Amino acid sequence: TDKVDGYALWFSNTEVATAATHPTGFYLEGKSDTRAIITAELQDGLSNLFGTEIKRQRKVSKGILLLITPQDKLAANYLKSGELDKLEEDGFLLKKENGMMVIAANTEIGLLYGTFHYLRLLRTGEQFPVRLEERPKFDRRILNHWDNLDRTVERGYAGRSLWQWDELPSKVDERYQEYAKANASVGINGTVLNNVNANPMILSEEYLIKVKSLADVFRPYGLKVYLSINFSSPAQLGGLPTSDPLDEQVIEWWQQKVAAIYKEIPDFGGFLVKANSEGLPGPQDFGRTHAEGANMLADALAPYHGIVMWRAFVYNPTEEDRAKQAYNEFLPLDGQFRKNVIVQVKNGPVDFQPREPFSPLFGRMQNTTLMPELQVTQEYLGFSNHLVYLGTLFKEFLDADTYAKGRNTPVSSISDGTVFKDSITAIAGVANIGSDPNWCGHHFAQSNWYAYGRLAWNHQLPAHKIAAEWLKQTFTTDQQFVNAMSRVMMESREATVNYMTPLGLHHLMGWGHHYGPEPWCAVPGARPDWMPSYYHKADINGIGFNRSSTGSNATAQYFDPLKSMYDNPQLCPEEYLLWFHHLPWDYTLHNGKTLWTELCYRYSEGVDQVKVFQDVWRTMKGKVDEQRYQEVESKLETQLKEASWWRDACLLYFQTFSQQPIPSELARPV
Ligand code: GCW
Repeated sequence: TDKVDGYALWFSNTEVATAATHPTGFYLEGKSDTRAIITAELQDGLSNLFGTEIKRQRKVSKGILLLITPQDKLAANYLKSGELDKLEEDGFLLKKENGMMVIAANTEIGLLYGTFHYLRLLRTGEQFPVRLEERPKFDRRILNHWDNLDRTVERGYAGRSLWQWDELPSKVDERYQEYAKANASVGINGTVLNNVNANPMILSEEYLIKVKSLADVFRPYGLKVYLSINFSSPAQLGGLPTSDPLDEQVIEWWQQKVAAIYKEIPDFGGFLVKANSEGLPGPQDFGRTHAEGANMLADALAPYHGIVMWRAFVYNPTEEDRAKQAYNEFLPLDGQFRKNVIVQVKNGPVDFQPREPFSPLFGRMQNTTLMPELQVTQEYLGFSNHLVYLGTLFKEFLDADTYAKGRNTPVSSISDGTVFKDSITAIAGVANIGSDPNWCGHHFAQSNWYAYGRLAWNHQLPAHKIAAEWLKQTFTTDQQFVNAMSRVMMESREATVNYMTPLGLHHLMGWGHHYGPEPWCAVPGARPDWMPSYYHKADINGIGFNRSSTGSNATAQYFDPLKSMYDNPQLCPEEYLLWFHHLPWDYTLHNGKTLWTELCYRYSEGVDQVKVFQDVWRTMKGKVDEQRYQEVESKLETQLKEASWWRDACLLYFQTFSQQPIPSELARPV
């Protein structure tokens, strides 16, 4: 791979950290692959950052950086008993003691995380702290790749899949290691290699050997491998007459398959399953429930401590509002799943829209472990052509108060085990990574991979802090640059909501590709719930989906006071207004404008915001390398054109119903 600017991700900053005192060297005993990685990272990182060679030492002395776990020979000298108890497996402690800087952890992987944390502090201009303890909020911080075995990537916009299946296992691309390192640096500790629309072949002997070779590369970075499975693998791959989860032969087939996997990959993480969803097979094909299907797999995995992540993304073209269906189907199964099953729920009740309210399953399913699924790839947010920082979207969701146990029970505490004391906790993000030289297609899309990892580690981190951190490590620590560009990032998602789907509108994207605007789209014979008109319901009387008690009553799936707030257009937060209500074009909003006028303003504002992003970026010329400057500039140009396209297409189309003029002070559609 050409090591172009951007290949280095958030490790590109080699400026000297003048403000911080540097250790005279570092001490780390013993040998292992992980310890070798820590050594290389510190040697390179510290030497580059301080501009002087900093090496691993044979003895502990004052001024040194000491890395230590309780299993190490010197542990008794430098760790108090019980000092690391709260850190569990992945946490770490940074402290200054006896004239030394100490990184301590219970495991080598904890040490690696501590190492990356220290390097991040330096790269962002911070000092080694007097004392700092960190421990992740979620046990399993997982990426979901929607990568197919032919190296296409579903909803992937950064080139082909990273996994070169045809070359594996004999040729192991060096990029696999860089990938693992990037994940470890932000605490991601699991990766589902293949698409949830799973090809049964992934479980063939031929592919398992390839999977093993990737697992071997990832292991020293603490990154575990998981696989998406196709529920009818016993029939399709194994040649059995059925894949009924209660059939003895099927049960045995899975047990043997699982045993074969663990023989190759002893720390295999488990299965991710999309079943009875969008045409995929599942237990319902045999008259069994989701719980029966998931439990059968869970029982096969349990002896090896593997888990099943069972997706709740189910909906069918029925009379029932799509936004209600996952809840309706899964809530009755609450309490029926095994302990090693986690139900994986998308952040919103429909599908990764620029804005959705949180899925009401969070908080309602109190006897089942739930894990959030976020989308890092920008399926509905301009692919890798639009600059959209998702840190704000992720935070909005994680911070959303469910009121499940009264005030202050946000989605984050529902899913991180705080409220319901789940024995396993996890979070997933659909990856935006491909084989493009800059990994994610858009340089700024790297920030979404970064932000996902940082929030999976600590959902309390503010989105703006993550943005600034990322900018400093990726481009430059220049304050003007960081301030201006973090403002751009912080505003970028709202801008996209404005020019695509303001005021709670959703799914106005073109059928199939989900890229540009097609609110008018009607494909004869296609599923009605894949057509934008299903969602916007624009007509001569108004616009929006009535999900209130006079409509589909989706509002009833939420706890009060949300339920009554969402139900009443006067109280419903404006960002969800047309998600929950069908309102007349002349409906008056809080600012006194009519709904139609406000829509015109929002769409125009989105376009104006992108213009500002462009202006700000132009002032950054010279502050960043020319190549990335140009590439971002040209993407912003595309984004501006497309923001106008969105505004014009949507306003002109909706105008055929509103039959009112676009306010003359706003730009005219072209
Ligand atoms: O968002 C939709 C996508 C499909 C995807 C599906 C899912 C992997 O359009 O491409 O399939 O959701 O999440 O299963």
